[in-house]
Amino acid sequence: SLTAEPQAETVFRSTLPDIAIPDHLPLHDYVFERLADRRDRACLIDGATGETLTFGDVDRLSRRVAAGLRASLGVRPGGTVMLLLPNSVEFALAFLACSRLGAATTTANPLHTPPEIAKQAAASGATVVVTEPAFVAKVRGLSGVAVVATGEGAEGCVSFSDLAAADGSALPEAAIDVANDVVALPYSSGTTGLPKGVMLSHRGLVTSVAQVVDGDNPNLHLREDDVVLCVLPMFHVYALHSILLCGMRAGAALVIMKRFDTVRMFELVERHGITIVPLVLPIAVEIAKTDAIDRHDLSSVRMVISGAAPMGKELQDILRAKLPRAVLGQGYGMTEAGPVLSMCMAFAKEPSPVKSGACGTVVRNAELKIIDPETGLSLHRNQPGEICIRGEQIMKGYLNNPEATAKTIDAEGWLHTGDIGYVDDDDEIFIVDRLKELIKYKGFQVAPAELEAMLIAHPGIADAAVVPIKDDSCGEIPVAFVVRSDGSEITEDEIKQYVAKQVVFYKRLHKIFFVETIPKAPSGKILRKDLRAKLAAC
Ligand code: 4UU
Repeated sequence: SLTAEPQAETVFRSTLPDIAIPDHLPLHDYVFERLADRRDRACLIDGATGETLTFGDVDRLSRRVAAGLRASLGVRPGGTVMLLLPNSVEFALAFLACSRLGAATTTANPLHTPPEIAKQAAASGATVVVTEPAFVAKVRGLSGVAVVATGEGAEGCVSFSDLAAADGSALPEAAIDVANDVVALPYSSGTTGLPKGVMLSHRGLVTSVAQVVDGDNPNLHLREDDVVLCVLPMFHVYALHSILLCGMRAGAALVIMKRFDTVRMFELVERHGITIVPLVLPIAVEIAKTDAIDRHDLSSVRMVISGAAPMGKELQDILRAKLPRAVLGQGYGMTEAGPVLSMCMAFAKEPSPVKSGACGTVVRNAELKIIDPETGLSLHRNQPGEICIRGEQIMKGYLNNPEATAKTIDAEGWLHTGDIGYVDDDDEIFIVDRLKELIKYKGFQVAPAELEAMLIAHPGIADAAVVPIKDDSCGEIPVAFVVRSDGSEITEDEIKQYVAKQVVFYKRLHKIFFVETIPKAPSGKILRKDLRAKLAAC
């Protein structure tokens, strides 16, 4: 017959049973659901000052900030507020305040350059930016945007403490459509192109948090007596989700660190009895190579979570030896995936053993498949292919960009990650390569298309391609292949400077290779694999 039976797909699921996940609660009500039992427990601890806010304080202050944003700055349901803040209590309060208002928060690295900030502010439709006095100058020029500054001494800005003095009891309950209203709008370039606004709904984020910390046997077992280190930036989805939201939902306390410093971090672990340490590769590398670790008592640490970039078996083994009391494992996330796809099963309440180098098992209430990127057919265990995920937690789509959304989420609801990996016999996921063009420097996203557009805009440059090279402590670093335009004598240093002036530190180019042509497919697509192979060979 010509109508062959459609082949059954191989779909992987968690080894844990599905759980009931609230589908009616806005994000703030979900994280504060057990507020009555924990009002007086520590919630946010400022690492620098030791100042502590209880869950009751955070509830009350986030209501006040919401009332202030509404009354003084007109933030309404459907509005967007940009947070341009380093890790701080104010970040958490402003995020929760926006959730209460039915407004979305778009987050950015405060070290971004003014043009990078302006682009995101305009694209996201933000009407308010919350920042620190040190960064106010970067946002002064934004038209139609009110600036809120934390701390003191920022002229011409609304002061955050004034917002927090508003009458929270006067705050009207916002009518939130949990399935459709966006609560977080992080920017990500996804599998291709420029950074885009990723629409995460209340229900999406509630689902993603529940998938890891809820149920009788949570995959990521955070307890009320846990103290979680928050040194990863809250503006990135890893910390926003897995530290701030998961920590609050579980009733744990967070120790907020503004800037990473190895010894400072060890001191905070000792002072506060930190039990959970989420980190990224460069922090793991620092811990692995410092002797200072021997002068500190880190025995309180029971769990070390790594994510956002691959961590090799060797490094994982060194860390294990340095922190013998801690369980070490990985989470695998992607902004568009809501963000968590898989989590180490050794972090579960009833843990199961895991292998070094694995990045977890697919979360509950979700489906994962591995497809052949050429044919789209699903693959069996141990066969590497593109990782796809489906479930209530994935993004609604990219803001104002249905074409990019349709390229990422297919008609059956599968989100295509652009990561190449396989599922082994024990349901553990191993990532082995990346199909997408994304470069990850210290876990931060670098979109080649953004740098290529910048390079080609230079009159001395005719064509360009940006690709990663592997690096032991940064993961990957961006380098460029450049074709000079006729008569141009532009140098490597001039190109590096030209880019560095326009971008945040992690997007800087570390090396320029001058070439005659950029290899391209007939479609015009850059053959990045060829360029990566060329680099690997030299
Ligand atoms: C190899 O990096 C993130 C989110 C990370 C995250 C979130 C919650 C980790 C643990 C957690 O609990 O998001 P993005 O959008 O910045 O980058 C996504 C990409 C992935 O597609 C993959 O290529 O970052 C890479 N990546 C990893 N690679 C993320 N985690 C891992 C990992 N191993 N563990």
